[in-house]
Amino acid sequence: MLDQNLYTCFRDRRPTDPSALFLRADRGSLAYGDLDGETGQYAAALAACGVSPGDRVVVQVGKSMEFVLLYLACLRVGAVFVPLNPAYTPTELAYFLDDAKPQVLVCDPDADATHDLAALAGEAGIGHCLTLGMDGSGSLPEAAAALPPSDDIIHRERDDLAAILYTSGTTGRSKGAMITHGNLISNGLVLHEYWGWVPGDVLLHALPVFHVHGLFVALHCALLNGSEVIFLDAFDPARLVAELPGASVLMGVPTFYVRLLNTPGFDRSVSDGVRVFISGSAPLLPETFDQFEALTGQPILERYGMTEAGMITSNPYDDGERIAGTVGYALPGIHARVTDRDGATLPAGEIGILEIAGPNVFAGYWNMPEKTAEEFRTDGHFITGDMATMAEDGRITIVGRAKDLIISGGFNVYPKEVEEQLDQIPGVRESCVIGLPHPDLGEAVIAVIVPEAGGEAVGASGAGAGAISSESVATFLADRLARFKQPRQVVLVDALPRNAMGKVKKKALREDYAGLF
Ligand code: MCA
Ligand code: AMP
Repeated sequence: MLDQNLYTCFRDRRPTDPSALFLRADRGSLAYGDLDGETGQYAAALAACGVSPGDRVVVQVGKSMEFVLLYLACLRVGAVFVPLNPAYTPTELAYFLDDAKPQVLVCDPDADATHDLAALAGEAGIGHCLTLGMDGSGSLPEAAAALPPSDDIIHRERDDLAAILYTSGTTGRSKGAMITHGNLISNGLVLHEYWGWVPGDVLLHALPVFHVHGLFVALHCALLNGSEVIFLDAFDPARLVAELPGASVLMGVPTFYVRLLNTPGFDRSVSDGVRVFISGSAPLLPETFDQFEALTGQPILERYGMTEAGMITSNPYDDGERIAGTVGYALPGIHARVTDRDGATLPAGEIGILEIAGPNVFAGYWNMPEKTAEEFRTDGHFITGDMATMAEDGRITIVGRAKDLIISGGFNVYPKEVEEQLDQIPGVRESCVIGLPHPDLGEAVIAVIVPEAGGEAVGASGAGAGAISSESVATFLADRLARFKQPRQVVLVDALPRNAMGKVKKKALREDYAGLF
């Protein structure tokens, strides 16, 4: 069988000039010609930790060029890359370590110093804990630098795992989506073609690299094109204004575009050289699309995807209209249908659940065969949990979510996970977490709490022993949940609205507080 290692696929499409730049970061740069040697050293460091094909490598570190080298090295040795949001607390990390059972944990040196993550890894039975800082320091780069580079690129079949990406679950337990080399190669090549990548394209990269959007969609397109990437540590709109004139492609979540529109100096002189602005991970509001087009003359290209399937649909690049509020058409090779709850396909225009099939669809949830089975139809279609309509011509509009999910600034928050924590706060009788429209983040997380009878319901001041307040909730959650999952506001009520079945009427709550921001 032909080698299906994603690294080989990137390698085959590299620029012929070895000095051509791959990453240009503030701290330095990395040329395509140096990739084999540098990733070979990281591969040697992984081998020295006993990493074999199929072993997991959990990585919870900030964005850096070395992070990318580590990712590519994992592909080379056939390890399964498991990136985690650095915002996750040690309590959250412990769950992922226990579930993924990695051979190696790579963490941030400061986080290790503060929380003794090496000890945490030890308790989870992980023999190797290495560090990697955003400044390129740490025991992993030191180990790599001291080793001769490995020349190996292990042979992989299409179905071999390349990564596990955790997505929070409706049950409150995160599920690890198993993503194969075949998934990544097929989706990368389709996007590269569909979005019209051309020689000389330069990608401006300001996304985090622990999710599909920044790691797979953005970086893979650039690698498949042999493109230069302006690799920023994080999203800073003023910095984007400064860098955009040297770029031809930008990918971002809707919050990027909302903030760019409010940034002084962002105008046509900055945007004119950009070939395409791409948005996804959360719904782009039609007013953002309109304002952006009015200012720059360019319609943002909105696409839709999810961790389990990479990119699924896209508005057209050049052959058709980009319509605000729609996510375009199923990408080539991907089949999409809108169904009722029993899986029967609905006529064009009717609202139902979006189901998809194709080479992009993941191999299932790690260690959760029952959960996996629940989310697939017998004919292999994956049930996305997104509500959609499909027009006669196949154009898809996402109209809502069947799954109880909040997307805040492009990060997913499952209310159940937050509610489970809130319910443990002394003085909380019950809680309900909802997402409300937020001008910057798209949706913001809100906690609606019923205090115990007699418990003091206080406002923002937090006065009163044992009283539930925004502050006491924040203090309780600080070590338990990543910051982006924590409620932006706490609302205290006497009782939650319920339907005849006793289920909390979240829709009613969302309507009651719709104007909070
Ligand atoms: C940061 N904070 C947030 C968020 N980000 N709170 C809620 N939602 C967020 N998204 C917290 C910080 O911890 C901080 O807390 C406070 O908010 C202020 O942050 P701020 O400076 O405003 O945030 P930022 O650092 O500017 O980040 C906002 C951001 C960032 C740039 C929108 O969240 C971001 O890069 N999002 C991209 C997410 C992404 O890549 N998603 C793709 C998932 P404090 O002040 O208390 O310290 S992949 C996916 O969804 C699928 C596959 C797809 O289709 O792509
Ligand atoms: P994640 O679980 O982080 O992969 O997030 C995937 C979810 O993000 C999808 O199931 C959708 O609910 C949402 N999503 C991604 N892109 C879009 C988009 N363009 N419009 C609306 N929702 C989107």
